[in-house]
Amino acid sequence: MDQGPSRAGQGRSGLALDLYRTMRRIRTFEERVAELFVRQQSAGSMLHLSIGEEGAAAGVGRAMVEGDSFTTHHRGHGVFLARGGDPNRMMAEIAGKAAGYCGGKGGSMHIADMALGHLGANAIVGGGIPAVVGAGLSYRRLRRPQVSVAFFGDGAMQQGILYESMNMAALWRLPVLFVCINNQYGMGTHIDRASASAAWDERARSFGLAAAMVDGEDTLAVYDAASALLAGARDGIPGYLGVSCYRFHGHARMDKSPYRDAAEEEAGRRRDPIARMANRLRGEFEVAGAEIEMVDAAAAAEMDTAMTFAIQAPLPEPAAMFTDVFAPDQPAPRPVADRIAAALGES
Ligand SMILES: Cc1ncc(C[n+]2csc(CCOP(=O)(O)OP(=O)(O)O)c2C)c(N)n1
Ligand SMILES: [Mg+2]
Repeated sequence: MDQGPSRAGQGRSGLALDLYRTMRRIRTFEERVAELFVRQQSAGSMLHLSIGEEGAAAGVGRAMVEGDSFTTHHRGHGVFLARGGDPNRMMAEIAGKAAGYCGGKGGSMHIADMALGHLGANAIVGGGIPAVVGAGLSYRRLRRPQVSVAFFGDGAMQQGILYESMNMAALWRLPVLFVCINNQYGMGTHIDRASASAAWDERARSFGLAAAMVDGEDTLAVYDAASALLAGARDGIPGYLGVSCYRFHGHARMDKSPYRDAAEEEAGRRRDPIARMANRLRGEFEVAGAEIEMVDAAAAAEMDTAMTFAIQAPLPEPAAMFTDVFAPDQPAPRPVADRIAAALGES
C-alpha cells in the first residue's frame, strides 16, 4: 500500500518523516479501532487505545532491528504497527475474525506473531515482562545478536515481576530492554498515588541496568535514547527506558475519565508527539505542508481499508475452536462436536 512520500536515505529529515508517518498510522489505526467498537464489530468489550503515546512506539520501534523481539501490555497496537504489523490482520484480530494474526482467538489484548518477533500482548499488568528475559537468555546462549524488548505501562512499575526480571537480566548480562510507557495513569489512579518515587531510572540503575527517561512528545529524543540503550543491550548491558506521555482518552472504551479535570486533560492533550513532529518537519526540516498531508491521506486510506477488511472478513469456523490452543505434542482433543455436545449435556 502507498504510504505517501518517503525521504529514505535523507538522514535526520528522512528519519523524522518516517517517525511522523509511523505515528500518524498508529493514531489513525486507533481511531478506526474506536469506530469498530462503536459499530459493535470488535470482539469483546475491552479496547485500550494508545492515542497520545505514539512517540514511545514509533521511537523505540524504529530503533529496533529485524529479528529483535518484544512483548507488549494491553495497550500495544501502536508498538506492533511500529514493528511491521499488518493493519488488515491486526484489525481482523481485534474483530475476532479468522484472518486475524491469531485466527481471531487472541483479540486486542493477546495478539502475537512470532514471524515479526511479537512474543505476545498480555492482559496481566507486568505479565509480558519475564518473557523477554527468557528470549534474551536464548539469544545469549545461541550467540545471536538480537535484543528482546518489554513494553509495559507505569502500572507495572509497582509489580514485583519487573524487579525479578531486571535482576536476572543484569545478573546474566542479557540483551534486554525494559520500556515503560508512562501515561501518568493506571486505570483511574495517578502515578503519584501509586508510586512512592517516580525516579524510576534510579531503581533500574540500582539493579545494574543502563537507564534513561525521555519526554515521549519528542520522538527523535525517544529514538536516540532507545538506540543507545539497544546498542548497550546488544553488548550485554540490559537497559531501562522510561517514556513520559499522556493518555488522551479513558483507560478503555467505556471510561470517560471522571477522575481527571478538563484543564488537566487539555494540558495533557497538548503534549502531542504528532503535532510536535509536524511542526518540526515544517520548520527545522523544511518539509512542505503538502508532503505531510500526503502522509496523512495515505494513513487514512490504509486504515479505512483495514477497517473494511476486518468488517467483511469471515468469522472463524467452529471447527477451528481448538486449533492452536493445545501444544503440538499434546494428544488431540476430542472432536469439537463431542465437546460442544458434552457442554450442552447431550452426551
Ligand atoms: C496483575 C494485574 N492487576 C490488575 C489488573 C487490572 N488492570 C488492568 S489494566 C490496569 C492498569 C494498568 O496501568 P498501566 O500499567 O499504567 O497501563 P496503561 O493502562 O496506563 O497503559 C489494571 C490495574 C491486571 N490486568 N493485572
Ligand atoms: Mg499507565
